[in-house]
Amino acid sequence: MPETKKHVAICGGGLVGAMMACYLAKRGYKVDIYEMRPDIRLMDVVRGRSINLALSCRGREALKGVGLEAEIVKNVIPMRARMIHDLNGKRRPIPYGTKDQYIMSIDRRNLNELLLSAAEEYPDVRMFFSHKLISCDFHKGEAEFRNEKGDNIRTQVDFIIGTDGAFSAVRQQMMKLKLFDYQQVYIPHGYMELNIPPNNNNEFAMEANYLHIWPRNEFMMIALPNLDRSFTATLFMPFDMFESLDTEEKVMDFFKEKFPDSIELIGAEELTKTYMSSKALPMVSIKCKPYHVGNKCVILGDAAHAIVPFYGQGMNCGLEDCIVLNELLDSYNDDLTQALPEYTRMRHPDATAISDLAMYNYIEMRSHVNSTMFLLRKQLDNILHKLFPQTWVPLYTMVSFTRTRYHECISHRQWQDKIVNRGITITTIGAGLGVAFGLYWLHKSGAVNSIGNLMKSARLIEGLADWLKAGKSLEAIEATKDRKKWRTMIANAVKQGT
Ligand code: FAD
Ligand code: EGU
Repeated sequence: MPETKKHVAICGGGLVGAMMACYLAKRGYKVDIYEMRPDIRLMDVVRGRSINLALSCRGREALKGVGLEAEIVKNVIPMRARMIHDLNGKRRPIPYGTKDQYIMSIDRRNLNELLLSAAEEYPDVRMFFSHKLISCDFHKGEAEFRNEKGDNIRTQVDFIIGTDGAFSAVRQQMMKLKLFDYQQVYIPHGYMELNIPPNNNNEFAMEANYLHIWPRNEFMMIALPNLDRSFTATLFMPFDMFESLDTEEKVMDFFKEKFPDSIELIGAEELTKTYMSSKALPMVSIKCKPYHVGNKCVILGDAAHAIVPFYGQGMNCGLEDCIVLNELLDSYNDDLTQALPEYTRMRHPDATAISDLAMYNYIEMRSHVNSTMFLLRKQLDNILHKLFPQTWVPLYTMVSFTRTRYHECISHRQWQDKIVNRGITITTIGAGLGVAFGLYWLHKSGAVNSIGNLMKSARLIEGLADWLKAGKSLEAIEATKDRKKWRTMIANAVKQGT
């Protein structure tokens, strides 16, 4: 740290702002946090976005860096698998991986409060609630806020940080600067949160340690567990569809048709009541560049890269931003003139990568998440991962359970797709030959003499597909004594593939 303490103004005391405050206070900076809302720690109800979030490796590592991991992990619910709900109410789990590969359901408000209190523990941190950023002058390092009384408050600092979310006022100021790139896209879907209360015995109404998913192509519902044994379900649906369900009856009919098992869980009355009294919220994807202005300002989190939530990475990525910036401040001895441009250079490709992955997943979920192909690919990935834990790491595993740079996750996946596609070609040819031989043999031996027999074989194949879908394949592979044979066979295929 140089002789004089650097003075920083953090605009936005959400998850990322409060986290960055901890990192900078730990470095010995003088930190002022300005937050538009009143202090959430003193509020009864906090309105706003999603109630709970999936916390995974990147967010967890960021918490570790400021010594908060242990504390946070006490107040989460591990989710070890997805639980897929089909139209008949049948549920099947697809594990995330090994025993220690799980994501965590965390309460947004609880996490935010804990981060704010942790920041406040440092001696040189001040907090200004009900202070909304109005404008800033990057040249002079000046920022202007309006408080609840309507007074304007000015400050001058060495460093301005914008962590004021997707509709960032700091970024809006940056947009006036030359060579600033900006792109925003609203997706046609909105989201609405619904509550699944504990059952009559005050227990979780569904299996607790899962991320519950109701994939229905164009519509989707997802539910994460809460500490109070309720779940928060989030319905994703196109806005025009939300609007077309304009009577209680239409809402009920829709749920009966698309999410029948959820009606009892939510409660028919509560369901229509919540639906009719709340508005679907929009989702926006925002890219911009650069993230910094000279040696005076940087934007982090959603302010820099709002992404659609279909990878559960928005917060995780924003918290990882804090690690990346902190490490660059280490490398450059707190010289912002060097650290900030390097931050943009490092982080932009990764933020773009996770933004694209999330958007791609949004498109994929709409088309075929519940189709056999999608599940088979998940199963195949899991099998190959079991066999080659080092080399074959599925995309979601790399994204959620490692800190592999997001842009590297994409290139790794492209490599895998190439091999899988070759594998499919080889298997198809092989299966084709097999079936041809089989039929020929059956014909020769007189076994296939009726349509009935053919139907039997067809049902056998169907059964096999069901069995694979049900997630039995992993156990089966583990039970095989021929794992070595499998390994060499696949290793050879991979060698040929590359
Ligand atoms: P925010 O949380 O938006 O915080 C910004 C703060 O700045 C707020 O406190 C706000 O009041 C304040 N502010 C705004 N303007 C001003 C101003 N002018 N002056 C002063 N203060 C201001 N991410 C995950 O990792 N996992 C998930 O499972 C997940 N699920 C999601 C589900 C949904 C439906 C949505 C919409 C998002 C989800 N996300 C998830 C993303 C996650 O919510 C965001 O990425 C995360 O909240 C970003 O944190 P932030 O601190 O950058 O911004
Ligand atoms: C969406 C909204 C399941 C919370 C992507 C998986 C999400 C979350 C998935 C939301 C999905 C989708 C992954 C995790 C997570 C899955 C993931 C998505 C948490 C590919 C509260 N997604 N989310 N993928 O694999 O990697 O379980 O709002 F439905 S956690 Cl869309 Cl790992």
